[in-house]
Amino acid sequence: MTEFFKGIQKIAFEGTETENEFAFRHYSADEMVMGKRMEDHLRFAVAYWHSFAWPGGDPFGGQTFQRPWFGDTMDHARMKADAAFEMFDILGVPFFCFHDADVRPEGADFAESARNLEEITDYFAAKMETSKTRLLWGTANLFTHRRFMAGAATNPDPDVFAWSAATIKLCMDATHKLGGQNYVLWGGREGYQTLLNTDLGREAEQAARMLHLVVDYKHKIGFEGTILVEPKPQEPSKHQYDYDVATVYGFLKRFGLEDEVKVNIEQGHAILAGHSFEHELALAASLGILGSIDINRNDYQSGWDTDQFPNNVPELMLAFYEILKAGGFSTGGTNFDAKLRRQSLDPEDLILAHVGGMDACARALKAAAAMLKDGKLERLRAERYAGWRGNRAQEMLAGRYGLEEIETHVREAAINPEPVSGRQERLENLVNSYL
Ligand code: XLS
Ligand code: NI
Ligand code: NI
Repeated sequence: MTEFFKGIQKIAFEGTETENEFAFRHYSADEMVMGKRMEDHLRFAVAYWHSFAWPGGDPFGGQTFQRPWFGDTMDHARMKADAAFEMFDILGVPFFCFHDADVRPEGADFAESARNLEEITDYFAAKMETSKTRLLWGTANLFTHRRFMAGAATNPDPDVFAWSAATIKLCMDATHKLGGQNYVLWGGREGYQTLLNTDLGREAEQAARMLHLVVDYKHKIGFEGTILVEPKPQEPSKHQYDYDVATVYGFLKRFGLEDEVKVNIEQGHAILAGHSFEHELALAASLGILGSIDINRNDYQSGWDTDQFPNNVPELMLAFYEILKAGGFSTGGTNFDAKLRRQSLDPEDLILAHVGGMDACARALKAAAAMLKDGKLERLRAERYAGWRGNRAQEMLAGRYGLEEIETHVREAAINPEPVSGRQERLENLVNSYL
């Protein structure tokens, strides 16, 4: 046991009556929900970057957290891994996620960084022999170092493209070796600060080349996980190319990648794009590209990606409803892309933030499952489109009639549609009845 989490016991399910802060009230890994264990529905993952690498800074001040593993040696990296795997065990989470930069110190050159990553990968592999925690996804940090300030794949300098491609290869190798179930690409600097210096047509070609390289390499090494692109509309770039689900799908279609790549949808990014989370999930599901989720929440007043831990059950319920309706996760899961507030200094804060998030999601999942099982909402939704079941309507949708024939029909049948209620408030009341 590390000193850091000393005295904190493994978190157990105790139900809603418990007064123990260090217990789950709703998350019960083995409880069956719609024929599947809760753990297998939710597939929680801890994000290494927020929980173990983030120092607590903001634009006005630096580090607030003091963690014994902060430092840039391999010893620090191993100490960090010891603490991380201990927390995975305390929480009983089935998965974790990481970037190369979260887990290994940056080397003096590419080769040294590569060696550091390999060493830590082996260290993880050894830990995973006794830990139950698996790798949900790995990814490359192609946004923090100054070399990436003008983009990775979309950089005007081909050497940065090459460096990025080589780094992705290393991260895919590490992910593959650790049995990762997905590989994520979030284009932190793939966008622009000003159009005045940007050729966006060219940059799209570069981004597509990189994604094709990733897909080709995946097949070459026999990686069976899913390649996921994570949309975000802005921050850190003023405009990011992978704006939202619709934009990413258009990009994938344009470059013939729609059967190879899915999306990792983040709650806070959906909000930044001016959507609701459930909108992004429903759209991805309807396009067949729903992969995985990054769960968190934004402060609705600030307009930033504040990455807070999720705690809004009614919102989460609508999200898990879409996920359940789409058949649930296959390789994807629920990654806590969420960080403590910078005043939350204690190890207990880190543990309880995850406990609260897991409980909020579990409660939402149960409510969503009840609503889906009941079927009332889906029946009402289907009823709204009932007219389309008619023969003529189906033929019209199939393209049997041109505008002239439709006009003739409207005249001959003396069509005169009457508006019907959308029943929004009644549906909202119905949703609340499951919470
Ligand atoms: C940042 C992103 C990032 C990705 C992984 O806003 O959410 O954390 O999930 O690179
Ligand atoms: Ni994310
Ligand atoms: Ni984010």
